[in-house]
Amino acid sequence: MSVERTLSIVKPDAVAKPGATGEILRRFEEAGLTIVAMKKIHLTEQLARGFYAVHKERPFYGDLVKFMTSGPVVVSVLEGEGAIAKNRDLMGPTNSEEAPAGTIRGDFGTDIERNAAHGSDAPETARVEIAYFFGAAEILGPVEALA
Ligand code: FUP
Repeated sequence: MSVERTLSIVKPDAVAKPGATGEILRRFEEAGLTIVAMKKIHLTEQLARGFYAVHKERPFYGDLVKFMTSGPVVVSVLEGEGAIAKNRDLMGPTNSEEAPAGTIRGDFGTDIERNAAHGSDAPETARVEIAYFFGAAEILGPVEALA
């Protein structure tokens, strides 16, 4: 395993639940992941459409965009050994109805759409998704990198 970075989104359903954002971030840190960038934003329709562009032909796309723009989200970059798989393990399966208790999607989501969290699925998508939300200077790194 190597040190990776992955993009995490705490989705509007979870952000709306008092205490859930903090608990989800706590789980990331407990698993050894470091938050190297973070912001709370309300996605515009354009941002949400672009983020999920790969799904634009799918029947659920319109509803997904509506959900993702229904309230603020917390977007972060997580860094650590095997961060991509670690984050996906913590989240559990895509469908919250199938996600076991103890996983983020099992504990804070409702169904396949309202599933509490997003995590990149591979190194290349992680790179693209991180760059979609954060400029290089917004991500914690060696001070020399900013000089
Ligand atoms: P994941 O990688 O686990 O986020 O899942 P996918 O890439 O398969 O799906 C992306 C998002 O589309 C999921 F977070 C939820 C949403 N989705 C639906 O809303 N309905 C579906 O039938 C399938 C996926």
